[in-house]
Amino acid sequence: MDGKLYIGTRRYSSWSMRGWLLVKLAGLAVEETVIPLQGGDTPAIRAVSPNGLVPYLEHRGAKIWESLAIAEYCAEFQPKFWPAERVARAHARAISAEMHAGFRALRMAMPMNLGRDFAGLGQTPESLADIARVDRIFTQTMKEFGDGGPFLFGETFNAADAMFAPVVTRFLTYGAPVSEAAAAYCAAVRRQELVSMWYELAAQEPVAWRQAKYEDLA
Ligand SMILES: N[C@@H](CCC(=O)N[C@@H](CS)C(=O)NCC(=O)O)C(=O)O
Repeated sequence: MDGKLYIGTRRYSSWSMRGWLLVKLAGLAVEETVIPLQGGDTPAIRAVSPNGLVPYLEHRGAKIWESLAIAEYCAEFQPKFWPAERVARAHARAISAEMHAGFRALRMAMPMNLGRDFAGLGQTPESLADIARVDRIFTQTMKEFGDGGPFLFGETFNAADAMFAPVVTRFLTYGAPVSEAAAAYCAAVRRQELVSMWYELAAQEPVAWRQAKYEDLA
């Protein structure tokens, strides 16, 4: 093993899902440590991670926190991480940065929960505006760069898809109102091998790790 990846409860930790997908796509051989989230400010996370958050990656002497920084680090190992063509690559980085910096209303109103059906919950004017913007990102990116799909930039599930995968899970859990093209993209992401594996591992987590904060939304 070349290092360690610290992640939080798979059922809830959207940022961990990004970090894990990115590390897997890059093929880094790291030991995975899952730290059960305590609903914020988890002491065991603070004890290992410089910013007190997961995902946190240590790899061959490099220490990397923040999922977008992890994406750029992983890109050094995997040529297909970002699109090969300059304009497409710039777009992939722009939408990934927008994801990393934004959509707070959506994240607050619809916390990730991979084990529940919260259809119809969490729809506020602000979260619906975020959903509409993400829908436009999906449809416009696929139209301009998708080359027939099924992913944002065509056949390969890349770093931008990984950055948006947890949003896709929210759209599925909460039955978010999205366009037909966005719904088809969400279905393709859900079927993707690594995404499916993450769901399966989340389903195996101990029930004792569940947090009322993320379960009692109804
Ligand atoms: N901007 C950070 C966000 C990371 C983040 O907020 N992670 C959450 C879990 S999804 C966390 O570690 N929370 C601390 C806790 O719950 O104790 C990133 O991109 O990695």
